[in-house]
Amino acid sequence: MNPTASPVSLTRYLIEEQREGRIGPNLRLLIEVVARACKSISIQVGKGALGGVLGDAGSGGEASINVQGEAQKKLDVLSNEILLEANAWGGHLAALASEEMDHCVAIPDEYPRGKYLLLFDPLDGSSNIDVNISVGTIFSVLRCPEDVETVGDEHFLQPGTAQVAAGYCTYGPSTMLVLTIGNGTHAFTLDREIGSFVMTTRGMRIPEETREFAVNMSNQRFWEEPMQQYVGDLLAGKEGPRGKDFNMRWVASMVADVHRILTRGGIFSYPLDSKCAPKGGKLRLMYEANPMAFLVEQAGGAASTGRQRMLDVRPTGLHQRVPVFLGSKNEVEAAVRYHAEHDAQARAVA
Ligand code: AHM
Ligand code: MG
Repeated sequence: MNPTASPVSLTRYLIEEQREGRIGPNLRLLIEVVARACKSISIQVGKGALGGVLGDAGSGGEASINVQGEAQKKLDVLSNEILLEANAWGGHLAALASEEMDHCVAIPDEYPRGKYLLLFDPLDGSSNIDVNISVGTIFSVLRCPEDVETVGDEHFLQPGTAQVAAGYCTYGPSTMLVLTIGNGTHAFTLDREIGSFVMTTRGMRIPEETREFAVNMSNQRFWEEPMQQYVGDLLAGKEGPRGKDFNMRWVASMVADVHRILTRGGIFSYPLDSKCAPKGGKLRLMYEANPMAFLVEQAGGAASTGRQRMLDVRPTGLHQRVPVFLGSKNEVEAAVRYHAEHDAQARAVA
């Protein structure tokens, strides 16, 4: 058997990247550990009602509420614990931060401390769990600044351009890990029989043009003016200024929506609206927008807040929220143009 023709497992891919000098052994270990944790989460998610893992977390009829003010699902809590436990003892991390926890957690003193910081949304789209729709884990890896004695939230506040790796795992009809270490975006499918992630797409590419958009249309009346105009023109189709008909998809699981876009193109957006404006947006910069932006850019797409490249945003808080536009390059640029033109007109009038 010719070994070079055999399937490329995640392990083999990472070893080859290490040989090429693109990652070191600690980052390789970190990614392997996150992938292993995702396999455990996949097993729990897959059990569904049989595993007794559906429904809200909490006891005595009281729902448990996370730092975001949202009711936690049992699987949110379980996935968070799986990721925390898996990453505590390997010696590759200095600290972890999760969408489900108020502050970062330093690696316990009993274990060696590594030089990376890991951020994750343990189970994104968890409102979909109970109805058996795809959910996913999103993660982002940063370097811990040097000479830090005690790691705190402030050390995580680095722009998306500083990410050394990012990815997500989608728990759908198949479990897939999509990863970037800054050298393209690659997809691995879990072979459940051998328990290993196998590369199924090397170098995902998002088509620059699209006819598909993803947005929660029920928020339309709460959007800002440029977003109203942009989507209004998409809906006008062939007869409108865009001159083509658009299709719409909205899973309400960011991982599933972004996976579709990485696979066949499209634009995903969770814009600013008057409901989420006081918080800065709906989606979290550090756990959702930045890792997805890194993956999308590495696949030839674009990601923006509507007014700034996502990866250039200077974070001010661990749980900061931002408006999000990402996907096919030309379409993201079109959405950004609507914002720029609107803002320029507003400045001219003022
Ligand atoms: P979560 O992290 O609490 O699951 O929230 C994020 C999710 C995204 O996956 C998805 O794109 C969005 O929230 C859906 O929002 P909506 O329910 O407004 O459609
Ligand atoms: Mg989330």
